[in-house]
Amino acid sequence: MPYTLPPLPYSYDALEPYIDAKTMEIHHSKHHQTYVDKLNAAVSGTGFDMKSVEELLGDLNSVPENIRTAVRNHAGGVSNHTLFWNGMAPNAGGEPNGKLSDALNSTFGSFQTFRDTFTNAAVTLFGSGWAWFVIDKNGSLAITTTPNQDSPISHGAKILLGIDVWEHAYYLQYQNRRADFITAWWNTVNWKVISEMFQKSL
Ligand code: MN3
Repeated sequence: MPYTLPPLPYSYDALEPYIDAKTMEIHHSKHHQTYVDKLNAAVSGTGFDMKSVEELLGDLNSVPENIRTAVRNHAGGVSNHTLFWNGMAPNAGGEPNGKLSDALNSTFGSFQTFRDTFTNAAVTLFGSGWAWFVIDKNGSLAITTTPNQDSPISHGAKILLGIDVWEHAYYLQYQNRRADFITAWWNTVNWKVISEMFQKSL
Protein backbone atom coordinates (compact mmCIF):
# COMPACT_ATOMS: atom_id res chain seq x y z
CA MET A 1 0.00 0.00 0.00
CA PRO A 2 1.48 3.36 -1.02
CA TYR A 3 0.36 5.47 1.93
CA THR A 4 1.43 4.74 5.49
CA LEU A 5 0.78 6.25 8.89
CA PRO A 6 3.68 8.50 9.86
CA PRO A 7 4.84 7.93 13.44
CA LEU A 8 4.04 10.65 15.96
CA PRO A 9 7.12 12.85 16.47
CA TYR A 10 6.72 12.42 20.29
CA SER A 11 5.10 9.98 22.71
CA TYR A 12 1.34 9.82 23.26
CA ASP A 13 1.66 11.44 26.69
CA ALA A 14 4.12 14.14 25.59
CA LEU A 15 1.50 16.88 25.29
CA GLU A 16 -0.05 16.36 28.71
CA PRO A 17 -1.60 18.11 30.53
CA TYR A 18 -2.87 20.00 27.48
CA ILE A 19 -3.88 16.94 25.44
CA ASP A 20 -4.23 13.63 27.25
CA ALA A 21 -2.44 10.45 26.19
CA LYS A 22 -5.63 8.47 25.54
CA THR A 23 -6.95 11.08 23.13
CA MET A 24 -3.60 11.21 21.32
CA GLU A 25 -3.40 7.42 21.07
CA ILE A 26 -6.91 6.97 19.67
CA HIS A 27 -6.60 9.99 17.40
CA HIS A 28 -3.32 8.85 15.88
CA SER A 29 -3.58 5.06 15.91
CA LYS A 30 -7.31 4.82 15.03
CA HIS A 31 -8.57 7.99 13.34
CA HIS A 32 -5.44 8.92 11.40
CA GLN A 33 -4.82 5.26 10.51
CA THR A 34 -8.36 4.98 9.14
CA TYR A 35 -7.80 7.91 6.77
CA VAL A 36 -4.61 6.18 5.54
CA ASP A 37 -6.45 2.88 5.03
CA LYS A 38 -9.39 4.45 3.22
CA LEU A 39 -7.11 6.51 0.98
CA ASN A 40 -5.25 3.34 0.03
CA ALA A 41 -8.54 1.57 -0.67
CA ALA A 42 -9.75 4.45 -2.85
CA VAL A 43 -6.67 4.91 -5.03
CA SER A 44 -5.02 1.49 -5.23
CA GLY A 45 -4.95 0.25 -8.81
CA THR A 46 -6.05 3.60 -10.27
CA GLY A 47 -2.59 4.92 -11.15
CA PHE A 48 -3.19 7.83 -8.81
CA ASP A 49 -1.43 5.96 -6.01
CA MET A 50 1.84 7.22 -7.53
CA LYS A 51 1.04 10.75 -6.40
CA SER A 52 1.86 12.26 -3.05
CA VAL A 53 -1.01 13.22 -0.77
CA GLU A 54 -0.20 16.89 -1.41
CA GLU A 55 -0.25 16.36 -5.19
CA LEU A 56 -3.67 14.71 -4.94
CA LEU A 57 -5.08 17.53 -2.82
CA GLY A 58 -3.53 20.24 -4.97
CA ASP A 59 -5.35 19.03 -8.10
CA LEU A 60 -8.54 17.24 -7.08
CA ASN A 61 -10.12 17.95 -10.47
CA SER A 62 -7.59 15.62 -12.08
CA VAL A 63 -8.77 12.75 -9.87
CA PRO A 64 -11.43 10.53 -11.51
CA GLU A 65 -14.89 11.53 -10.41
CA ASN A 66 -15.77 8.12 -8.97
CA ILE A 67 -12.98 8.37 -6.38
CA ARG A 68 -12.74 12.16 -6.03
CA THR A 69 -14.85 12.51 -2.88
CA ALA A 70 -12.99 9.63 -1.20
CA VAL A 71 -9.63 11.19 -2.11
CA ARG A 72 -10.75 14.63 -0.94
CA ASN A 73 -11.88 13.24 2.42
CA HIS A 74 -9.12 10.72 3.08
CA ALA A 75 -6.09 12.38 1.50
CA GLY A 76 -7.28 15.45 3.40
CA GLY A 77 -7.51 13.43 6.60
CA VAL A 78 -4.01 12.02 6.11
CA SER A 79 -2.39 15.37 5.33
CA ASN A 80 -4.31 17.41 7.91
CA HIS A 81 -3.43 15.10 10.80
CA THR A 82 0.25 14.91 9.85
CA LEU A 83 0.35 18.72 9.87
CA PHE A 84 -1.52 18.81 13.18
CA TRP A 85 0.99 16.48 14.90
CA ASN A 86 3.97 18.33 13.45
CA GLY A 87 2.59 21.68 14.56
CA MET A 88 2.75 20.61 18.20
CA ALA A 89 5.56 19.69 20.58
CA PRO A 90 6.18 19.28 24.29
CA ASN A 91 7.65 22.34 26.03
CA ALA A 92 6.38 24.58 23.25
CA GLY A 93 3.83 27.39 22.96
CA GLY A 94 4.67 31.02 23.54
CA GLU A 95 5.21 33.27 20.56
CA PRO A 96 7.21 33.07 17.35
CA ASN A 97 10.18 35.33 16.81
CA GLY A 98 12.23 36.56 13.88
CA LYS A 99 10.70 37.07 10.46
CA LEU A 100 7.44 35.28 11.30
CA SER A 101 6.90 37.57 14.28
CA ASP A 102 7.49 40.62 12.07
CA ALA A 103 5.09 39.28 9.43
CA LEU A 104 2.38 38.53 12.01
CA ASN A 105 2.68 42.04 13.44
CA SER A 106 2.51 43.57 10.00
CA THR A 107 -0.52 41.48 8.90
CA PHE A 108 -2.55 41.30 12.11
CA GLY A 109 -1.22 44.20 14.18
CA SER A 110 0.05 42.02 17.02
CA PHE A 111 0.54 38.40 17.99
CA GLN A 112 -2.36 38.74 20.44
CA THR A 113 -4.72 39.90 17.67
CA PHE A 114 -3.57 37.03 15.45
CA ARG A 115 -4.13 34.58 18.29
CA ASP A 116 -7.58 35.99 19.16
CA THR A 117 -8.68 35.93 15.52
CA PHE A 118 -7.47 32.36 15.03
CA THR A 119 -9.09 31.25 18.29
CA ASN A 120 -12.39 32.84 17.31
CA ALA A 121 -12.33 31.09 13.94
CA ALA A 122 -11.67 27.74 15.61
CA VAL A 123 -14.26 28.18 18.38
CA THR A 124 -17.05 29.34 16.08
CA LEU A 125 -16.49 26.85 13.24
CA PHE A 126 -19.82 25.02 12.97
CA GLY A 127 -19.63 21.24 13.09
CA SER A 128 -16.47 19.29 12.30
CA GLY A 129 -13.50 20.85 10.61
CA TRP A 130 -10.22 22.68 10.95
CA ALA A 131 -8.87 26.17 11.57
CA TRP A 132 -5.72 27.11 9.70
CA PHE A 133 -2.93 29.64 9.56
CA VAL A 134 -1.72 29.67 5.97
CA ILE A 135 0.14 31.50 3.27
CA ASP A 136 -2.71 31.94 0.81
CA LYS A 137 -2.52 31.67 -2.97
CA ASN A 138 -1.68 35.39 -3.17
CA GLY A 139 1.25 34.97 -0.80
CA SER A 140 -0.46 36.65 2.16
CA LEU A 141 -0.63 35.32 5.71
CA ALA A 142 -4.23 34.38 6.44
CA ILE A 143 -6.50 32.60 8.90
CA THR A 144 -9.05 30.29 7.34
CA THR A 145 -11.26 27.32 8.15
CA THR A 146 -12.31 24.23 6.25
CA PRO A 147 -15.21 21.84 6.87
CA ASN A 148 -14.76 18.09 7.31
CA GLN A 149 -11.28 17.03 6.09
CA ASP A 150 -11.00 19.59 3.30
CA SER A 151 -7.47 20.93 2.91
CA PRO A 152 -6.37 24.51 2.21
CA ILE A 153 -3.88 22.90 -0.21
CA SER A 154 -6.87 22.41 -2.53
CA HIS A 155 -7.29 26.20 -2.52
CA GLY A 156 -3.66 26.85 -3.42
CA ALA A 157 -2.53 27.66 0.12
CA LYS A 158 0.61 26.58 1.96
CA ILE A 159 -0.23 25.48 5.49
CA LEU A 160 1.81 26.73 8.44
CA LEU A 161 -0.41 25.61 11.34
CA GLY A 162 -3.73 23.88 11.86
CA ILE A 163 -5.99 22.69 14.65
CA ASP A 164 -8.45 19.82 14.45
CA VAL A 165 -11.74 20.83 16.05
CA TRP A 166 -13.62 17.60 15.33
CA GLU A 167 -15.02 16.41 18.67
CA HIS A 168 -12.77 13.33 18.54
CA ALA A 169 -9.81 15.71 19.00
CA TYR A 170 -10.90 16.79 22.48
CA TYR A 171 -14.08 15.10 23.72
CA LEU A 172 -12.49 12.60 26.15
CA GLN A 173 -10.71 15.35 28.06
CA TYR A 174 -12.78 18.46 27.43
CA GLN A 175 -16.24 17.06 26.52
CA ASN A 176 -18.17 19.91 24.87
CA ARG A 177 -15.68 22.62 25.93
CA ARG A 178 -14.00 23.25 22.60
CA ALA A 179 -12.78 26.70 23.68
CA ASP A 180 -10.89 25.17 26.65
CA PHE A 181 -9.21 22.68 24.31
CA ILE A 182 -8.10 25.50 22.01
CA THR A 183 -6.76 27.56 24.93
CA ALA A 184 -4.75 24.53 26.08
CA TRP A 185 -3.56 23.72 22.54
CA TRP A 186 -1.80 27.09 22.24
CA ASN A 187 0.65 25.76 24.86
CA THR A 188 1.71 23.04 22.41
CA VAL A 189 2.22 25.12 19.27
CA ASN A 190 5.66 24.43 17.83
CA TRP A 191 6.62 27.94 16.72
CA LYS A 192 10.21 26.88 16.11
CA VAL A 193 9.22 24.54 13.27
CA ILE A 194 6.54 26.91 11.96
CA SER A 195 9.00 29.81 11.89
CA GLU A 196 11.43 27.65 9.90
CA MET A 197 8.70 26.73 7.40
CA PHE A 198 7.86 30.39 7.01
CA GLN A 199 11.53 31.35 6.52
CA LYS A 200 11.88 28.72 3.80
CA SER A 201 8.79 30.05 2.00
CA LEU A 202 10.27 33.57 1.68
MN1 MN3 B 1 -8.95 14.28 13.75
